[in-house]
Amino acid sequence: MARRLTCPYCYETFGPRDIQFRCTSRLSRTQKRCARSRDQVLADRTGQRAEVGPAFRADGRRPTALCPECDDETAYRICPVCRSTLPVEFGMVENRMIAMVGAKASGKTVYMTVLLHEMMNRAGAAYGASLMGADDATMLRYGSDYQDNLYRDGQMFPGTRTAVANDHRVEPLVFRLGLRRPGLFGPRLRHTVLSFFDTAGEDFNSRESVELNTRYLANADGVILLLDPLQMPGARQLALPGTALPGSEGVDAPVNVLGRVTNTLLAPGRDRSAGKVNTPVAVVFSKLDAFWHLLDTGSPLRRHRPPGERFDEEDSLSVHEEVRQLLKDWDGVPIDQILENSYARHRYFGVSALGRSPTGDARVAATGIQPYRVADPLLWLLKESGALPAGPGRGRG
Ligand SMILES: Nc1nc2c(ncn2[C@@H]2O[C@H](COP(=O)(O)OP(=O)(O)O)[C@@H](O)[C@H]2O)c(=O)[nH]1
Ligand SMILES: [Mg+2]
Ligand SMILES: [Zn+2]
Ligand SMILES: [Zn+2]
Repeated sequence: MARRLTCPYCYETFGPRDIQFRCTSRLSRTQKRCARSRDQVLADRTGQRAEVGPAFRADGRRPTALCPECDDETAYRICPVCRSTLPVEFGMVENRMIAMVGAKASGKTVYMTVLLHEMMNRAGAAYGASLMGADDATMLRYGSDYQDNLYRDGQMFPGTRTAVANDHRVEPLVFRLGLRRPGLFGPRLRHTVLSFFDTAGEDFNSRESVELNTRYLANADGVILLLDPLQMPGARQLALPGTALPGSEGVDAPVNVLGRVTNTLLAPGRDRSAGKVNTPVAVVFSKLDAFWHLLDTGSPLRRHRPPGERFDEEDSLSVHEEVRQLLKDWDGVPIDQILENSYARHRYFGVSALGRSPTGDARVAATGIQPYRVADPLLWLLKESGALPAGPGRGRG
């Protein structure tokens, strides 16, 4: 079967040959210049309204093409469906889509912001990894809409707009991750394109947006399912006094969110093995800071990940077991049953993006942002898909 590529912006699939090009609209060697104008397909699909050079078809397997109008060479390769400019080396390097789902106020936007910040800084350095925005729009949007809001202004986020309210768009953030891999002549940097999107939890309720989410989820290489223990009745009452509690009106219980995601992924024609969902799913419990006071000092959820460049399978499995035990105290056993019955590969994680509850007026606490284990789920997903070497103590999975 011909190799299929998935656009990191719209998650539609196409063959390498179908990649199109966009003219640079610079003065060409034949003294012509293609006019810039709004690309209506790009505007409708992505919301980008800037004036750009004309799109044209050529052999998408090549890195460059000559514009039929002005004869200038262009290296801007674009998605044939949404016409977004594809990342450098797209189709030549690995491409991994990470979908993030979770109910309203489960902490998706805060988590994504902190995770990416950590990967660009500390956690990235610990794994010999470097992360940067794959395109100008991502860099601008990550900087101004996410990072500045949380790290510079110390503010929480307004609710994520639903895809329906956003003209059926989800606008993923696309990054290039460089990872040092051992090679014949010493370590080599290998690039992987990572695409993250943050859905509004309600998107799984409305019929209209199910189709959109199905495409994103079904074409994802890994899913981060963020579940908020503060939205589980059995856990909410155990939270550290003073924790900012999410409203409970119109919020879906984590088990229902998991049920919807599972139905989507189990739909006919999806990637399954023996009737189970094959996509690796990192089941991440957020806001762990609200529960630390209940854990033994020896709990794996109170220590930090062991140092070293590899993903530590043994440490990860002990966290997995600890979360499974916690689920019993939180009345979360049905969650575990759904995962066991329907997923070939799933693992539990416990994280705290902020390290403690925000203040009553929705600001970062005075002690600052102290992330806990935020990179673990991403590193596991990368390991599952072979982008990251597995560490010592390989258990199952
Ligand atoms: N205690 C605690 N609360 C958090 C943490 N992350 C997020 N929150 C709270 O959860 C709220 C919703 O987070 P947000 O990321 O906007 O949720 P989203 O709707 O899933 O995108 C925030 O305003 C915070 O009050 C965390 O690490 N610890
Ligand atoms: Mg949000
Ligand atoms: Zn041209
Ligand atoms: Zn696209």
